[in-house]
Amino acid sequence: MSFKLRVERAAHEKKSNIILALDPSVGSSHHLLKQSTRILEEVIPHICGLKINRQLVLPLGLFNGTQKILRLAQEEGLPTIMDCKINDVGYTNRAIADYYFKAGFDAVVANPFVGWIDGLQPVFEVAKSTDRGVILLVYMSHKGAPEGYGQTIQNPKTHNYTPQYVAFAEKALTWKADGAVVGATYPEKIEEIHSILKDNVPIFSPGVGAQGGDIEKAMKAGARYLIVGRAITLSKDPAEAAERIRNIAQEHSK
Ligand code: BMP
Repeated sequence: MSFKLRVERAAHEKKSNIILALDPSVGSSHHLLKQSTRILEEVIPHICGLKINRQLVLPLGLFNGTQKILRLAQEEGLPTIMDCKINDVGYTNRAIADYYFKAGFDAVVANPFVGWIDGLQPVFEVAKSTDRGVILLVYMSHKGAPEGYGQTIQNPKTHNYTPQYVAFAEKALTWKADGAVVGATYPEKIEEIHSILKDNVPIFSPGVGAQGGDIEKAMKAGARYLIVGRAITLSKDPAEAAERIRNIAQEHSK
């Protein structure tokens, strides 16, 4: 089963479209592993997936600490995403994706800016051959995102002018990506990108809570999944925070 279907099934079964961004604060690797495990165990009933970033893999190590967390997620039927934002030449990209898939991740995040040939093609090949997913960055959530994703570009083939994020959304369709990241801080961009992707490529939206994005606006605009970190991980009661965010998101899910 493809990653896209696996995460859809988890969302249906858990009645949740919240992906936990497990980005705990700094500390020793022993402390980080304990803290991450505790938070994940507490919020498992309220989430449909887990996203891990490099700030956790670096101190824990890929094949020891990180795998312990992945196993816990897998035992609970939660698909896992490595937020490695792959962004290099194809040979290197394939090796990076291979390591993450071998460690047990179900999907990787990649940057469409590097293009297809000798860029992301090898990542899609290794992912598709092992039923793993590739999620593309289409419009990021931070304040500087318009500087890159919002630029107007000239298509090298058609010579037409188009916003960068529209070109990236079209690549997500052509390349059959399993998801597109669009910041919840830009609901108007979610709406526009959703009108291109429709239900073919689900939108994964980070940025609610700590970055100022609004759950209701992001969901109404067409986000399929919300990626949520600090609003849950830094809460005094992560389970309560996850449940609250999940309920609001469910209420406004399209
Ligand atoms: P938080 O909810 O604490 O802001 O965390 C959001 C998570 O999503 C972080 O792991 C961040 O690296 C990631 N992210 C993001 O915030 N914006 C993007 O555009 C893409 C991301 O991957």
